[in-house]
Amino acid sequence: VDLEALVAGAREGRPRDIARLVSLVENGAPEVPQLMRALAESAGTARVIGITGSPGVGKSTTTSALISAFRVQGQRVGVLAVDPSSPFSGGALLGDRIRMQEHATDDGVFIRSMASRGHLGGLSATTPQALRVLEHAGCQTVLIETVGVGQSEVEVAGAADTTLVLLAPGMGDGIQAAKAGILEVGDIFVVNKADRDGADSTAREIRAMIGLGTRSEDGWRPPVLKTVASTSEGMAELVEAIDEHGAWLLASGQLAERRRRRARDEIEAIVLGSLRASIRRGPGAQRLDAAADAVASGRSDAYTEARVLVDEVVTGLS
Ligand SMILES: Nc1nc2c(ncn2[C@@H]2O[C@H](COP(=O)(O)OP(=O)(O)O)[C@@H](O)[C@H]2O)c(=O)[nH]1
Ligand SMILES: [Mg+2]
Repeated sequence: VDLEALVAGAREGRPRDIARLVSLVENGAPEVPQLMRALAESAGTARVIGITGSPGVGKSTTTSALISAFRVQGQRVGVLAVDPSSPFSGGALLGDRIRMQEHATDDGVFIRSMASRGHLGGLSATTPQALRVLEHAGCQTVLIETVGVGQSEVEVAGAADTTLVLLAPGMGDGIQAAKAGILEVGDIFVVNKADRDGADSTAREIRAMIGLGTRSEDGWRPPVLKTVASTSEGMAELVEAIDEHGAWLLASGQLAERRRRRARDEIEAIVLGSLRASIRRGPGAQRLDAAADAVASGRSDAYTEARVLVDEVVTGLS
């Protein structure tokens, strides 16, 4: 891999080179540490918007409409569509591509579907790095779409500056949202498919739940908007709300705080990933086997063996 050429090409916004770099990141290639060193300066140059919600609620359609809005402003836009529900790229992503088709030939837009493979540490490990590639490529806004399946929306909220939680009328989405802890992570709530019955009551339900929550402590009261993503109705208001939240993040110091937390999560994921790799490969794996024998036969206990292993691995790493 000619990393230098790829980095230079991506800097020029060449889609092929950007795609190659994202692939390196996604596959956890050995070049990734060197790549991240080269891109370190680009950190924090894009506004990152997370979009989460149940399958079919209209995330991809909303993403497409937002791309259009930001393109009108002359921004370069990156999109990461992350599917944590399948270990490998699958059917759901095909729908995403179709929904965003109108931007396929726009070289100011880079769209990438990513499968978050569990063994690489999921969303938290690779998304910040893919994001850095897009920032390096000059994207001023990056949209991260992810299916709301429990842990993933909490993770995407960690990766984003502003998190949009999409709901649709009916389907008991509101109750579901409360259960999944989605109320805690939403900066802006969007009741999409407002052309259908029940949008007002869903919006009311969400407003009531936000009112009961503790979120207002940090000074931001999440707005609840209604949209029809398929006709772009309500998109101007959504963009406005995103801008307002962006201004609040800056003024309150929350932007710096969120980005610090994001960096902390990224480092933690890398540390845990390398610890895991160290005890699963090579001499580390043999040590783990020996420790397992000792514990299974009652000669030692798991805490003692774990402590010894961590000490050995950490010494080996330094
Ligand atoms: N009636 C209606 N349909 C919509 C709206 N937004 C999206 N859809 C449709 O809902 C389906 C799922 O949308 P999609 O964006 O793929 O949802 P995702 O799975 O959350 O990404 C598609 O057939 C869209 O055309 C809307 O506001 N109103
Ligand atoms: Mg989608």
